[in-house]
Amino acid sequence: MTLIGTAILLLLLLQTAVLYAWQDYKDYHVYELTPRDASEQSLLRQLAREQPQWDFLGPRRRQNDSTVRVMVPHEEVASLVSLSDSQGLEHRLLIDDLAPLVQAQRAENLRQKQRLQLPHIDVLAAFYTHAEINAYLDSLPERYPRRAQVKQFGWSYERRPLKVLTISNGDGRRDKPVILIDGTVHAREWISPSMALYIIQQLLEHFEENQELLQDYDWVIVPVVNADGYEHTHSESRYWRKTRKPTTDPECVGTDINRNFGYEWGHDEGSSSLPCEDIYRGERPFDQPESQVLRDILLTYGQRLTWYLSLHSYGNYFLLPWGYTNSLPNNYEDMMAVADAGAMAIVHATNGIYSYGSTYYVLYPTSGDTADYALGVANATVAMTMELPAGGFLGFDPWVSHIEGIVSESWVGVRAMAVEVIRRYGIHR
Ligand code: 0X9
Ligand code: ZN
Repeated sequence: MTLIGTAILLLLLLQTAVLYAWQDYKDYHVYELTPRDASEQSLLRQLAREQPQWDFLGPRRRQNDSTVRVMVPHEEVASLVSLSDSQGLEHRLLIDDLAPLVQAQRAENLRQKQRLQLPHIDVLAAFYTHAEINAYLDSLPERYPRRAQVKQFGWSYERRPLKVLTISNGDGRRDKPVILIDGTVHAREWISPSMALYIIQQLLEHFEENQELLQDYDWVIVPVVNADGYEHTHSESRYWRKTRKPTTDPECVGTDINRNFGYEWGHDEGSSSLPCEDIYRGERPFDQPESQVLRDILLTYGQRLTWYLSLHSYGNYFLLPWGYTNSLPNNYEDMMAVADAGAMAIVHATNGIYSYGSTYYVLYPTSGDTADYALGVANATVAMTMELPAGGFLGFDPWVSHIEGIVSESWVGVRAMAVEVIRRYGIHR
């Protein structure tokens, strides 16, 4: 880059920093913790509960010996080290200052954006803001009048319009079963909206190759559910997870949409009543406007809702209900067969390994999540959360250059699962 180019970029960064109070993550440390037995596992769970300042990243496996990444501000480092030492918990320093890494990724994305002609989006070339994604969605019905339809279902807390795209094959049939996909329930999981956009591109722009997927099914896609949180990760705080609505605690903002849904809501095993925690469930089910909007979308299709897929990151999992209990749903075997089709397709294509099974067993208990609601209340035949692969420093932050590898591999899995859903459930359910 030329000297002038660099100067302009620096100025731009400075300007955004001043405008939005950009959190620079200066001196944030990232550790890897490895619990070796059940008691160290439960110590970790206790720490996650009791140390809201420590940010445990990504879903944690139940198995021992699987590492956990935790991000802490500088002033917490001493207590993390001494606590781990005193308990004999293995810890390893991965990053001693997150700031230059976050800045480098931000610069990479801004650089990429300068080359693009919005509202056209090149999914593989950059990460996009909620406004850019909405502008792109709005441009689709003009380009694909018979096959793309956009509807606004409501607003976020900060009054951002929440949009839904319906893709059909244009044959005019209105009663087809539906595959419903959402993204960005969690703000920092940036590969999730990219994946949603990639699916849209496959179905609209590569229609010929994917016609069979639209013959008897409509696809309904919500790329960004948590619009405020997502915007916050672009403008202020890259690793924000929750919504942006204030809570009962003046110190802490935001609720976890994936703990706010009204099916078996409120269990302490799997969600938190404490507003400062990352899995805060809210004061009541659906007290977040974004949860209400997603609920309304889920309930729109009634018996037509065949497959609900929620895109998250990270960890390579297909997670099935239930999250709230260790018992299994009646159609667990059927859902497992769908997950199996996805996992097999991916391993053949890229050697990528996915684990799958009930959330409660494979991962950890969750209460009030969207997949449990989709199965328990909204009549979905198959409900699933897909944890896309990790990238970058913390798992949530792949480099732009890694988008293509992740989304094209994941599409192989999503496509194979769609084929299996269509084969199993056909038009009549
Ligand atoms: O904890 C969560 O909300 C999800 N993991 S994440 O790291 N993306 O936050 C997992 C939720 C899985 N729940 C169901 N599939 N029921
Ligand atoms: Zn998530």
